[in-house]
Amino acid sequence: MATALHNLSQYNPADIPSGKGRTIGIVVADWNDRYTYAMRDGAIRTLLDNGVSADDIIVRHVPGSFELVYATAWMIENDEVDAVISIGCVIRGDTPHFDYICQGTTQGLAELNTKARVPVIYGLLTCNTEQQAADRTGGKLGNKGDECAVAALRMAAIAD
Ligand code: RBF
Repeated sequence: MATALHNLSQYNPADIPSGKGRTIGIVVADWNDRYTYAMRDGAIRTLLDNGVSADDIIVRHVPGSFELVYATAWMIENDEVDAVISIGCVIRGDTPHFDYICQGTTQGLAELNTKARVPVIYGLLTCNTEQQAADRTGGKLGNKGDECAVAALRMAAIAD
């Protein structure tokens, strides 16, 4: 599935379980929306391409990546989803905020993933530069949103 550049966005549809009948949640952070919305749109396109109905894709927006954990937990509790994709993009600035947000969000999502009823898909970009974010959201390294959608379908099928 992966290329030499680790561009997992180039996948073989035959390797992916059908999304027919699946309901997939997507939580998107609005910080760095140029990148997070590109990931969201890539995830939606890939889900549709693999049989998920448009009515069965539930998208919720949150202010920033730190809010992904709460909203992901909320969706699992309140929406009838088979998996949730959590999408955010943190770009390093001048203060240590980058480390705290990345660590807190990652730990929160990881904890949720061990306890939650359905799988949580980690779509948090942690970038040193805007270029790194651009490269991974439709640029030369593909679109991590596409990869999150593939991961969601594969994980939703774990219990089959
Ligand atoms: N949220 C992001 O999703 N990406 C960022 O790069 C980002 N940088 C932030 C930098 C600072 C200094 C602060 C205070 C917040 C930042 N946030 C960022 C927002 C954060 O995830 C959260 O939405 C807010 O802190 C409100 O809880």
